[in-house]
Amino acid sequence: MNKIEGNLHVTAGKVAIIASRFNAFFVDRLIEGAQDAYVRHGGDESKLDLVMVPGAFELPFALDKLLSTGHYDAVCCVGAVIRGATPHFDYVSAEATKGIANVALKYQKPVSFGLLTTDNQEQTMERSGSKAGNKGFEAMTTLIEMMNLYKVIG
Ligand code: INI
Repeated sequence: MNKIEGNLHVTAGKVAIIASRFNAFFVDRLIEGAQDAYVRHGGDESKLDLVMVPGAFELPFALDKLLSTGHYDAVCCVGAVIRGATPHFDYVSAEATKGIANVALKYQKPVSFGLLTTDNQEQTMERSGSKAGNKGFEAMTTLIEMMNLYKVIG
């Protein structure tokens, strides 16, 4: 059996993080986590861009625009949607999730999903650098593996 998988070493390529500003206290931790993962896996920070959008709803639009330029090899999306008293959470999180997946499939480029969809601030805190890890770090690590997998698959 031939096992095909991507390794976790950043080689050539231009990478972007797209981050939504809404719930910035948590999203800033996710950005730091993603940046940390990129550097710790051998990435050159001069090849890493950070693109900010207002909220998670805007993540797929900026992702589409970035990938359409052809300048980026892979994009890590991070953000935080926290459930409130209205159904707004469901619309924003569903559209962001679906939109990111659709754009990734459209361009066939590695895209990772570091969007927290949580019930409250405590859950968000746990996933942005405390007891449940840092989902930004995990999303960037996933992105690196997928970049390398795409290179192997061709
Ligand atoms: N955007 C978020 O990124 N997180 C949220 O929790 C959130 N809530 O709860 O409203 C949110 N709303 C803004 C939305 O993403 C858009 O920016 C806005 O609707 C303008 O298009």
